[in-house]
Amino acid sequence: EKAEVRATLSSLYEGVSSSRGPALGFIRSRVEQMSQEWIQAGLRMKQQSQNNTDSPQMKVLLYPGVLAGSAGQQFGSMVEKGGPLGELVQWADLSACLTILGHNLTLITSKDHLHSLIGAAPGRGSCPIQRPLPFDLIYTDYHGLAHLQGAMGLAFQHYQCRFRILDSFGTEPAFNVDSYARSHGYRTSWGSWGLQPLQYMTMFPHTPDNSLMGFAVKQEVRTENRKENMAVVYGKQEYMWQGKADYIQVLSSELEVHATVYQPPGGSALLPPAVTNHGLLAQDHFHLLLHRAKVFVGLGFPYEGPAPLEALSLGCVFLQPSLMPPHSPHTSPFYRGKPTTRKVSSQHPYAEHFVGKPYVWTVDTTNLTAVRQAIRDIKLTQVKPFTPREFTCAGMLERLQAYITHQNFCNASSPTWPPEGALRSHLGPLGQSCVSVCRWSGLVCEPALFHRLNNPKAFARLGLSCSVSEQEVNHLFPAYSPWGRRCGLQGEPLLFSCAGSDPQLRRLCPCRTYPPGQVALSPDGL
Ligand code: U2F
Repeated sequence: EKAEVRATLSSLYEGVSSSRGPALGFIRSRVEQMSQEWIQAGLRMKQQSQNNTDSPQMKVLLYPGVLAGSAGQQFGSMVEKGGPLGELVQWADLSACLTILGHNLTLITSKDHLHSLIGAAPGRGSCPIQRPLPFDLIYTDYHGLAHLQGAMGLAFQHYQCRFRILDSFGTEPAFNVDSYARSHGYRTSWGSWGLQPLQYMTMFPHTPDNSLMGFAVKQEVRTENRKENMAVVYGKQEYMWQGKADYIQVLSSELEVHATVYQPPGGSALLPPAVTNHGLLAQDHFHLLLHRAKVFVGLGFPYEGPAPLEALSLGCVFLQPSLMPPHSPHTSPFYRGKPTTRKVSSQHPYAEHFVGKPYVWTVDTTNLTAVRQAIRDIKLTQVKPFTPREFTCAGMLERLQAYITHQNFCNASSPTWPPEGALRSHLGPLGQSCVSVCRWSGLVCEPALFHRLNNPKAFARLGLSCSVSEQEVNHLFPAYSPWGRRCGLQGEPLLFSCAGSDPQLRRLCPCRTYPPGQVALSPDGL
């Protein structure tokens, strides 16, 4: 059966009832608030594609492990107290998106439910009976992966090609292959599952080794947008404000400062006196506040959340701290143990690098003169509401449709999407990753094309003559070392990696173009 674009989200509401706790309540209300936009975007997609992008209807299990088990209780109880919501934003938008695309969804949030749906049936003695997996795709997260392994037993390995992992901050290939991670110092508490790196789906395009899942930002329909002389500070919990008094002081000398910091019952958050605190707001009220504001102001934490993009879509400028030296798993307690080598150069690197001025101002906030100057410049700057296409409903539908149609990790052979025609081979300079090599040329690294570069002919086409060619298990290969003209070929396809660099190596990089504002896709439907 073909998946048909739906013009209603009612089938999703049956499974997402607010009575199942605050987390599902948040998901439900977010989907409801954006339902018209999802439906309209779906209808437009249907008209444009004239039904020829139809893919088979998939049976999909959504299992946010973060909401299940004991961690789930804790996470849920924080929803209304200023705890992280970014993950729930993604689950809400993913479920809306797949429903509109016409797939058949089951969303569950308990381990027991998981066992009853996909657990091995109790067999005779100690030998459980494996059942065929009743789902074509399972979206889960790192917590959920461990639950799945517990529930499925031996079938886990067999079916792991059907898994998709929501992984906000990303997993680089070097951390993903257990034996390699162990012997090369990339072992972390999260990595080492040995999935295809593209099965990890991130909140922002961190490294193209993973697929961008993203989320969708509601588009403002009100036309008039008269901005008040007002800033909203980004930070839902009091601790995020610690050590920021001077920064807030400068801000409040230039603008009226508002906040949405959670206030415990009977208590109040301790904030500088000039700040008007509204308490944690429901999402629609938070958006109304941003609609009035001129600027949304980052304090440095939370890192890489959805709120700055919402602010841009409501016509705000986003002012945020640069992080010098950049934060990384080596230097920041928050990133410690995350399976990435990324260097995070500001609170929101996507806003900094993919959006930038005049919408996004990244400033050294310990330099108060620079802060004051930035605020004055921002006051003189007019911006229109802005959302990169990849973070609109239409952009997310288009991207997920492409993934569902083309990403197949169950065939052992090399990937076939995007096709070879999309390949733009680049030879990087010493010490650069393919992420930066491709970005430098206005392109993006495409890991699914690495296998086209992993042969002696590809080296020759890039003008390299090798005195030695060797195959090795090394996440930086294929690469060229000018000392001794050594050409290194990759011996383990799971280790093809856009991320990673070495001062001694020039990397061979599979780059491709992308349509404006949609980095995950090749142009022309390739
Ligand atoms: C990120 O999680 P956060 O929840 O801290 O991300 P935010 O950017 O603050 O926004 C999440 C949502 O909270 C909403 C807002 C966003 O959609 O509209 N909201 C609200 O409903 N009421 C308010 O008063 C203020 C905001 C990130 F997404 C996670 O992956 C990380 O774990 C976390 C820590 O870095 O940061």
